[in-house]
Amino acid sequence: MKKNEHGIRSGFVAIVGRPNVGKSTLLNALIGEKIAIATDKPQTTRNRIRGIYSEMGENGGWQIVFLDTPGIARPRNKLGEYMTRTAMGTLNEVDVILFLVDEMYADKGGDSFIAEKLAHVDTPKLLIINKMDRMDPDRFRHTYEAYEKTGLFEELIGTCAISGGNVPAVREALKRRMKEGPQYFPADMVTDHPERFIACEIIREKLLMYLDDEVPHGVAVEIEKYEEGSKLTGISALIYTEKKSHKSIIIGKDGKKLKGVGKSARLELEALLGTKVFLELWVKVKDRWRDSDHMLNVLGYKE
Ligand SMILES: Nc1nc2c(ncn2[C@@H]2O[C@H](COP(=O)(O)OP(=O)(O)OP(=O)(O)O)[C@@H](O)[C@H]2O)c(=O)[nH]1
Ligand SMILES: [Mg+2]
Repeated sequence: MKKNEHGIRSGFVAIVGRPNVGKSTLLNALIGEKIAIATDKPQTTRNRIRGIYSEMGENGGWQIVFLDTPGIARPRNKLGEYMTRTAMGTLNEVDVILFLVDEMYADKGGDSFIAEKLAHVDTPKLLIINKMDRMDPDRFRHTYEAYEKTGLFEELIGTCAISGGNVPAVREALKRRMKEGPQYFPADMVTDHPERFIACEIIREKLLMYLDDEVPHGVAVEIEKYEEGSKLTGISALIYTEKKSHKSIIIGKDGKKLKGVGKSARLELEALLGTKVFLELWVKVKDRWRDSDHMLNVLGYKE
C-alpha cells in the first residue's frame, strides 16, 4: 500500500469568470509555478488548463486539481462558442467553484450573467475579488457586500493574484473543503499537459504580448515539428492569422516583431526544458479560421 493512500483529501476546483479578471494569474499563484499563460489581452486562455497543487506530509495531505477556464463572454465565432462551452461545462464536474471578479465588476454585465448561471449549479462556490491593489476600501466593500447579498457564496475572499496577496487564504479555504479521496497525480507533478502544448501556449503568449488591439484574437499557433534531444529541442511552429494585413503586423518591419516574439519564446522555453531551443516560426493567413470546424480541430480547440 502506498504510504499516503490514507488521509489524502483531494478534489477538483474550477476557476471561472469574465475574460481578463486574473484567473490564470491566480492559478499560477495557487500552484506557485507558471502553468497557464496570462496577458493583459482578454480571452488569453482558450482551453481548460489543469494545474495540480499537492501538499503531502507523513500522515496524508492534500491534492487540489485546478481547472483554469477561458473567460466567459458572448461568443462571436465558433472558437468563442468552444471557449464558453469549455468554461460552462466545467461547472458541474468539480467539487468547488472559484468565481473571480475584479475592480470592474459593477461596470461589466458579464459578471451578473455568470452569477445567474452559477445560481443554477449546486457545487459550493467561493467568490474571489481579485486585483485588490486597484481598489480603494470603499469599492472593495461595495463589491463584497453586493455579492454577499446574493447568498450564492460560502466565502468571499479578496486577493491580489499578481503579487500573491492573500492567495494562501484561498488555498486554506479550499483545503477545508476537500474530502477524503484518491491522490490523482504524483505529488511533484504541477500539470499534466505535455511540453508540446506548453510550448505552443508560450509562443502564443509572446505573440499576444507583442501585438496590439484586435490582432491577437485572430492568432493561433500550431506546432509542426517538435524534436526533443538531450541538449537541443527543435521546434517549428505555424502562426495562423485571419488577415494579410495582420500577417505583416506580426512579422513587422524587417521581420523585427517576429524575431522579438521568437527570442522571448525561445528564452522561456530553454529555461523550461533545460535544453537549448532551436525555434522556427512561420506566419500563415487562414481566412476565418475561427469559424472553421476543421481548423479548430487541427488547433486542438475541440472537446
Ligand atoms: N493589478 C493587478 N493585475 C492583475 C492581478 N491579477 C492579474 N492581473 C493582470 O490582469 C491581466 C489578466 O490576467 P489573466 O490571468 O490573463 O486573466 P484571465 O482571467 O486568465 O484572462 P482570460 O484568460 O483572457 O480569461 C494580466 O495583465 C495580469 O497581470 C492583480 O491582482 N492585480
Ligand atoms: Mg486566462
